[in-house]
Amino acid sequence: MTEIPLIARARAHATSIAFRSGTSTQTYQDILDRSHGLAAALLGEADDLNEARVALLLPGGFGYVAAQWAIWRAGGIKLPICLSATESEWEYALTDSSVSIVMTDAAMAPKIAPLCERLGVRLMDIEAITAVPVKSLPSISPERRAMILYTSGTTSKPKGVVTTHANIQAQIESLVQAWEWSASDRIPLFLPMHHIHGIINVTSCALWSGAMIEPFARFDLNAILDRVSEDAYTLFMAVPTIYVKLIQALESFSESKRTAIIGGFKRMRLMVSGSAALPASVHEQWTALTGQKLLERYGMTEIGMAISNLYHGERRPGAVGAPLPGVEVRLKAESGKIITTEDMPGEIQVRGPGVFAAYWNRPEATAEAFNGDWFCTGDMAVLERGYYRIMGRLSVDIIKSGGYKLSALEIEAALLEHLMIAECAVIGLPDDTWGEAVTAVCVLKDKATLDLPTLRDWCKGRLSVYKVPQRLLVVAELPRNAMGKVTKPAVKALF
Ligand code: MLC
Ligand code: AMP
Repeated sequence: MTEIPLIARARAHATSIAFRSGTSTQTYQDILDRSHGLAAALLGEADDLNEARVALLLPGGFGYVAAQWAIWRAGGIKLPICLSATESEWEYALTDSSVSIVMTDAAMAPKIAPLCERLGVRLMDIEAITAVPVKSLPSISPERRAMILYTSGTTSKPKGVVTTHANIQAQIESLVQAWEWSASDRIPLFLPMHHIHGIINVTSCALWSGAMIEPFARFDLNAILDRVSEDAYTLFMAVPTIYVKLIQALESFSESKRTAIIGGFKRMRLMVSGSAALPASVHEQWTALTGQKLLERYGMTEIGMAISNLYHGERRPGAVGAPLPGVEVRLKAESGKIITTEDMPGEIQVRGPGVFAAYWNRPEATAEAFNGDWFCTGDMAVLERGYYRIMGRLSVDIIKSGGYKLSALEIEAALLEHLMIAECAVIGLPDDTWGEAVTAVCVLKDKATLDLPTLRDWCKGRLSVYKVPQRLLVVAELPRNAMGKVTKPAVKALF
């Protein structure tokens, strides 16, 4: 029988602790047992889910991983959805990928139950599943599709990024090798579990290595820092916004508290930043404060991690480093020529076994995203003294706020439903904490008035919190070019 390597490897660490939360712990054997039971419950009378889509609505931790492995061991495709999404965002993901089952817990079940009922989707509260008969599980080949992650792009609606078990394995192995993960590592998990940063870089790399994860239901700064001061962790992975928030918090603490926490950070073997640009100033502030040189890396849902500063070697502020093991990177100039020298900017293109298989049900979008077998990232970079430096994105319609990738077009479409808004253009403006702040520039209907708090309030329930505009500018008309098209650079110039 072919078993998924991530799961097969857990047998070698059966008695090691995989998850710790306070005094409660679960071993690798516990995950194997629980995922087997949940897989049997998913299958019922069937022998194989045959790539049926199963959504996961769970916080990171033991339950999430047991459910994830259950879906995989039963032959299904896992589709994690955002805990704080609105019902219409959930509905879009569930219908776009024709999900047949949603796995959740007792806390979330009541929130999604009405939608599941309306869509005719089976709802499974994993906490209600106790005894299940032992059942033999199907053989899973590496080429089988394993996961769909929804990602925003230059279209108004998010696209489902499909990865196979082989893609996921390649993404994990590359990082385990580059950053020297080992069974003695201990890492906190506070990132959302519907994106690769939390799923692959933290959780899957840890479990591949036999390491220990300490999950937090949310980014609970004080609880995490208490554990840092107790030397609980060897590794730390976060988005730049979190480092900004940590610096602000450390500066506000008493000397003794600050010293204890800084000691914990100092003694970690590695601290990583990614998912958005880490300003060189934050990098330098963090080193001055803790003595730790952050390792910045670059990745994307479609490709996993591609470029990283070195674990042993230079960690250059403002640069993302060199290609990771198994990943090929090239830059393509606007002229279409492949760049072969340093100091020439071009689009990052990536090739390798970690690159995703396809966008779910969107063959044209998949074809457009590739140049032969090279994936076109839409990010611009330049190679300088052997390291890549990210220069920005080709599309102004993509915003990164707090590490979340957002589509300006999706937010515009939502805002246009507001009775007072005649036209709008959404842009990202530089922001010290969030990287970019979602900013709405609106033309209002006759005599209407609108302020930011009213708009933010209206957005609740319509858009996830991180998509809600943080700034609003009301204008008499939007800047347009000679063809009558709104030009976003001119919109940005209004600020
Ligand atoms: C929260 N808020 C945000 C926000 N997150 N506003 C803008 N952008 C965001 N991302 C708002 C809330 O609505 C709230 O507003 C206020 O900020 C405080 O909310 P909070 O929930 O207390 O914030 P916090 O818990 O501190 O969350 C911040 C965060 C979170 C940085 C921890 O945004 C986060 O987990 N980001 C990580 C996203 C991620 O994992 N991306 C990886 C994608 S994969 P109010 O009005 O209520 O005060 C990828 C590939 C790769 O990119 O390379 O890794
Ligand atoms: P996502 O689609 O959510 O996976 O986000 C991927 C995008 O995040 C990339 O295309 C980049 O634009 C951005 N990104 C990730 N890491 C970095 C980084 N270190 N510096 C700058 N941008 C980054």
